[in-house]
Amino acid sequence: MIIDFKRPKRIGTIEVAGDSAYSACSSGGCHPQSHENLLSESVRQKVATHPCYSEKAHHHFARMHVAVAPACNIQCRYCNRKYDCANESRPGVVSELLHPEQAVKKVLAVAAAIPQLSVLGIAGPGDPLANPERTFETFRLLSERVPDLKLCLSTNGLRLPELIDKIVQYHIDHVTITINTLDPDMGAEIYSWVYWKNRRLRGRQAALALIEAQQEGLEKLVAHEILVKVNSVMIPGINDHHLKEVSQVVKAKGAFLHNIMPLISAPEHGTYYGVIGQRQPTPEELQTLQDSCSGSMAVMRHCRQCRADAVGLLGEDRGAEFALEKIDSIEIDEQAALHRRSEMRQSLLKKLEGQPILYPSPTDQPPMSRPVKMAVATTGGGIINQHFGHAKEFLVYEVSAGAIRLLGHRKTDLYCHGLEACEDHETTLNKTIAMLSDCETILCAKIGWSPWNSLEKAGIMPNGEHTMEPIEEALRVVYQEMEKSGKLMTSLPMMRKLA
Ligand code: CLF
Ligand code: SF4
Repeated sequence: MIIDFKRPKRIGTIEVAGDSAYSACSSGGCHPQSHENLLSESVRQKVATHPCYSEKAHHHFARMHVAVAPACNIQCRYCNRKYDCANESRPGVVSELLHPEQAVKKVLAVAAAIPQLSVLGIAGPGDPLANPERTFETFRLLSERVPDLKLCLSTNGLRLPELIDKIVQYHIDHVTITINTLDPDMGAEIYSWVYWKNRRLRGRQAALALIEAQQEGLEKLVAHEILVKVNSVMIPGINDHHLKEVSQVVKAKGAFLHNIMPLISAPEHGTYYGVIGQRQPTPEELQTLQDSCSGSMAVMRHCRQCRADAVGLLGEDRGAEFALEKIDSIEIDEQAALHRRSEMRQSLLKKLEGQPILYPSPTDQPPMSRPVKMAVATTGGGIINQHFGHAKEFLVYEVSAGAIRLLGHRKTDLYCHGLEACEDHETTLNKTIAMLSDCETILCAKIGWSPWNSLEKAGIMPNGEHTMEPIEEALRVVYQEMEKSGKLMTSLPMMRKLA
């Protein structure tokens, strides 16, 4: 089947390789609500324990990255090599660069301490496929020592076509390609250079080489039934209006999931975009784009843009607990650890049985009742279990009479540092209030009087009545209570005006 998405002429029409992830969707334009129903059983099994590919799994299963890949073969204008790969990480130096043997040591220690660990990824700090010896040696060693862990790889895609056989050889079932554009002219604005066939290319020529390799790599991965997630960095004014087309094209080629991430361009990171003052998208802009793309394919909303050496559940970073110097002398019973992970996996899968894997997509139907945004403080496990003052992020859900959907997360500074008096309290609280200004309530395990009063005054009602309850059940109850008390009859701006 040939689909012409009016793409740039130099790329031409697109040969669709097939749609392996969804069992019966050949049109590339299926109704958003049907993504979940179209998942084949084999795909369902592959993603059920992957915290990035399944929204439900991300509350329960952990991933770890090993930072074995220092070099990169391209220069994205949102990346500074002193920091983690911005494709897959928030800026921050990698604490330790590892050799493959050191990576194995670290994985064994983490896998023994965190039985929820299900995925081992290589995502930088450079590009894994620009460091093929170190990357594939790590995968080789790990597939022998921890055969139960899923192997995952994140790449800019430049060397995917030539290294596809290695990916297949080591049973790497999940590959992420960062595709920011299909248009070489736009690509010339995003990439400073691409090192290709022993030459440093610039401008349109550089972007074209990268785009063609990404598209060929995607087709080859799909042909080998490897699940592909496409990451795109949303850069306002550069590629934001184009990412819907990217979504349609990669879906038509058989990608499983699209993860649209906001550009991070803090000036202190020293990236090109940071220095020239390129702005980041707002949460509203990001959500609008994600909603518009979710008509074509499943869209990820729970990405944490994690570090290239991240360890733990998404949203937590336990990497420091497993620094090489700390694990050097640890004795590990690998068989016992394997057994514990297997038991944990069975019990979590039982808990998640029957729950949808993908996000519900927004519908064209008007909502049955006024949707309300609610913020949740959680440390994982799918329950409300975090003190307001200890939260470094809040999950934001949209709740209506017929549906509950996760919209994403909002990062915040820690309100409570455990100090008696902290001058930063008020500034931090004001920042959190501004960040959650579109939410009407915030559910947490506990909250002090002072932040309670400030949040209430700002029109965000704190709620600590659902501690240790499952998130979605609690959200449903809170929504019903709002409905009974007539709060849903008035719009949010009107309610805040009346308050
Ligand atoms: Fe790591 Fe990426 Fe694999 Fe996940 S992360 S290599 S697919 S195991 Fe996940 Fe982190 Fe987002 Fe990446 S939350 S940055 S999407
Ligand atoms: Fe940086 Fe990753 Fe881009 Fe390479 S691919 S320049 S490491 S963001």
